[in-house]
Amino acid sequence: MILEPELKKFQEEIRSWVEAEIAPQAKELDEIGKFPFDNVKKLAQRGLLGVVVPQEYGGLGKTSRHFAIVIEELARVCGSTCLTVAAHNSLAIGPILKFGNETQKKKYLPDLASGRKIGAFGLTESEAGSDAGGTKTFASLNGNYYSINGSKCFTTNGSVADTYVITARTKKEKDSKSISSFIVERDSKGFSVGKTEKKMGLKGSDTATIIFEEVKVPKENLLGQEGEGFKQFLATLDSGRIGIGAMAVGLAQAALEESLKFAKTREQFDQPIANFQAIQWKLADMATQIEAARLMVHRSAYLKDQGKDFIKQASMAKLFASEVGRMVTYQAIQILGGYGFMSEYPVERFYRDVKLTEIGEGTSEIQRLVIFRQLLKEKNLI
Ligand code: COS
Repeated sequence: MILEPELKKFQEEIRSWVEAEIAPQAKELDEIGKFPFDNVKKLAQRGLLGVVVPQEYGGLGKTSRHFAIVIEELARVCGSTCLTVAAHNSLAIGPILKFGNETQKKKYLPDLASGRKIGAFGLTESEAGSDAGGTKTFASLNGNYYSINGSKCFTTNGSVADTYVITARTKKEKDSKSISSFIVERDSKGFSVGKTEKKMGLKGSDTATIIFEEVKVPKENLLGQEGEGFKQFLATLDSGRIGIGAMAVGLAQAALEESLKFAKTREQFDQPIANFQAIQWKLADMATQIEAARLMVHRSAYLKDQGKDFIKQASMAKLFASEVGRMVTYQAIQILGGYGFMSEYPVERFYRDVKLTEIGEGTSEIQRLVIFRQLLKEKNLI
């Protein structure tokens, strides 16, 4: 893909930085399932914990396309670190930036953008996954405070975050106007961390249950108005999906590069396996699919930056890129053969890591639903 000169320069700088600073820890993070605190510190110093946050709130003030580049380059070297950054930027900072008032932005964004605080997004519950509107966590208003009771599961950065954006029902009825969003601080009384998950991949990324027992949240921590939470989280996920698409592209790119390197040096039947058409076609298909997925990610990011509707394109990009990610990492293992199955080579890690991109921030089935609903609304289908 041909990037404009400024974006190309940015991409090259990020690539050489992540290769030097983040890549060396990736294998160990996966093996021991350790949260990358050291990487987070370095990312904070590099400004990558507030990529699209305006400079007045301490961020880099970059576009969504810059963000897509950061996420792709991080995924290319370390999926776990990448997901940590994607959730912090898109899911925690995203809703505060888009729906927060000036006081909330001034209070929370500088700490998050500088990495002094880590952010998380609490949406999913044990009975509210794809049907995220089925949330049971409840917030009742008592004077100047909301009392929040309930829990959220599978929360990325859940056990390590300081600042949480969460959804809770503020009315008993199950409709889209009964959910609201709140900013909750970790040190609030009644807040606790429950189970920390062991996962198939992205093992260095933190995934935990967070629990609210009569957590008192000041009224001023409500994001927007009561009842706006459903639309806020859908819009937050729209943006987040650009990041998950970019993550899938980065993991696929890493798998392609490993496969190419291996195919050029691995000899069978007295020649490099890259001489065989069966391998050449796999590599050609992998590269073609990655190119298409990357273009879709950048198109959705571009539309977002232009202030245009990007719901359909973000879902398409996430759907396509995550499926490409799965297929490309699968083929990478096949090209490496027995070596691909061994953890000495990184492609099995890419395969395990990329699977999340077909599930998190909306499964592929939900993306198809969102795309179809958008098609119904459109007069002009291109
Ligand atoms: N942005 C803002 N508003 C949106 C929106 C969007 N992308 N999509 C829909 N809305 C609005 C609708 O216009 C509707 O508004 P009105 O009530 O004013 O008419 C409202 O939101 C409800 O929409 P809808 O009826 O389509 O909601 P449903 O419950 O039928 O379906 C789906 C919503 C299934 C698409 C949604 O729940 C979803 O995306 N689920 C997946 C959640 C997810 O990704 N979970 C993983 C979390 S990982 S952090």
